[in-house]
Amino acid sequence: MSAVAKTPATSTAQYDAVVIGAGVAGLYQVYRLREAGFNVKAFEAGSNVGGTWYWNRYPGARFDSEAEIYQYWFSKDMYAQWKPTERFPAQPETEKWLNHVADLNDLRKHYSFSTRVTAAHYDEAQKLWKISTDKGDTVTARFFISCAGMLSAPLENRFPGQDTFKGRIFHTARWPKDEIDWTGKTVGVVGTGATGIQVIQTIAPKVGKLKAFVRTPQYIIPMNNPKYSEADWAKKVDGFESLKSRVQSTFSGFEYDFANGSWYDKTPEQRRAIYEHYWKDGSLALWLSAFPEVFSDEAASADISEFVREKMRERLNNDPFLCDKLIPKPSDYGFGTHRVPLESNYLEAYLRPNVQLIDCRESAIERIVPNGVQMKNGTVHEVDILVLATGFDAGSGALSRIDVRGRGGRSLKEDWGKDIRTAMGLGKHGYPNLFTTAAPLAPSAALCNMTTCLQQQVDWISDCLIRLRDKGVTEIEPTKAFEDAWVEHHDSIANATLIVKTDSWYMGSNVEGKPRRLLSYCGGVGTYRGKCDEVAANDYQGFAMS
Ligand code: NA7
Repeated sequence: MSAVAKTPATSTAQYDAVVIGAGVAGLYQVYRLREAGFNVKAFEAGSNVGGTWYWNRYPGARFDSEAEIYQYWFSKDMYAQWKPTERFPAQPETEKWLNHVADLNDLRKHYSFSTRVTAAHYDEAQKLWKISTDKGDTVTARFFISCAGMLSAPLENRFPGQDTFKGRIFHTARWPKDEIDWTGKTVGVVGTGATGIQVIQTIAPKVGKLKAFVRTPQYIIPMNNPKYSEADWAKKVDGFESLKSRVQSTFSGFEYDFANGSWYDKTPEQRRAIYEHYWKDGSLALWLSAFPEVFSDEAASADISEFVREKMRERLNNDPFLCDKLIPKPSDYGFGTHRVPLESNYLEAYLRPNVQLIDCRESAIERIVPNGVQMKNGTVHEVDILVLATGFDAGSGALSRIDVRGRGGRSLKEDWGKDIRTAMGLGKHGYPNLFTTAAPLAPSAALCNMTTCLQQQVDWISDCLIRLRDKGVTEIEPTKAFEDAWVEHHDSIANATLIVKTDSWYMGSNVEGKPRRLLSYCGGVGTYRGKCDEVAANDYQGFAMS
């Protein structure tokens, strides 16, 4: 990994655009703006590039998108260079890759690292954003572009008493860089989302004792993660152009798409054969491509959910206690109505003698005490190390943690605190010259291969800025009518699904007081792209310009 360039901003600096973030979106955004000749400044809170892949260095972290599609598409040469070692590479490989992308494209020089944007205020008279950081920088920019991430505001302080804990305590997205010695340690893991599952399955064989605090059980799919040889990758490189165009049009930005027709047109045997096929494939295809009705139809949902439950029971040796605690019941929620994790021997971890399941539904966690975790019923579970895999304030969290102020000093945190609304997830009425990626109401991590969605959003924003420059426009803002229409469209699609009935970060229900709305657009990645392109083709219809 090469040294990080330090380019401190000056108090007088003025830029065409300021970008937050050096993750997948931020790096590409800086690349696009530089290519187009804009004067750009970028800030990153981490000490290096990587975004999600910088922060989430917890044991077992890896993506659930195939390496051949978790990619940038702007350079076939660069694509050919990665040579991933497996189908779903782990965090260190992805972090290394993003460092390579930054070096290859000379992107670091535009960044101030270890620098967090604390405030961004729009100056209506000058039509400029004034951006401040925790390092005391203040810069101005015509455009303020957030690439701060969808799942980047960790819910770290979940429990009272965390600061009294005598051992080491980490949120998974604030994982330390030093090696942790697990030998002989008693380790508590709170949370069994996609993250907690990866941690549990990875550390169970390494620790002395593992105490898994389980609240809501998860439907899972076993990951099939073959190694990739150089010859395998050469074949993927041959398919670069077709993959590139394929992912842009599918429902979820993955290579696969719904291809089995309607669930209703199939016999039970045919459905079963389709489920089995995808189960063996060991990817998210069972979820994102088996049948569209899985997302919207109670009968289809019940059917596929029971298929997964049956598979899970087998793997748990039909152990009554474990099946009761680890397999969602029909009354809980349906398969795929929130994120389905891919896993490797996660369920088998609970069959190990050193793993203890603690049921947080029977008695909730009350507080953290110096020697462990105290439950409501008074029991204290002693641990040496406590891992909080407790999730994120998704979608709106990253920007709400910055003091963003638009017209008349209106606060984004306050606006989103009342109601989470955006214009296609690309901007917000009342906040001129603000552009957002991975923001609420655009397709994002919930139901999209992130690299597909982020590049599409960055491309749309970049093309828009080029167009504005060509036209001599200095201010752009989505109209209220346009934003209202988008929110209505988004809600009408969301409300026709079963997703809105399930509590999870998808709906914001994991954060107390957060307004409830499906955070990701679920009308399909290809559909969304078409709608964005239409807006651009109609000279940014729905956006006021001056
Ligand atoms: P998630 O999916 O939000 O999971 C958080 C987990 O933490 C989940 O199991 C929660 O249980 C659990 N949790 C949170 N608070 C508590 C308390 N108080 N007691 C017990 N358990 C608790 O976050 P992840 O980091 O796993 O995944 C986020 C996304 O990152 C993922 O979907 C991928 O797209 C990548 P609950 O379900 O609320 O009962």
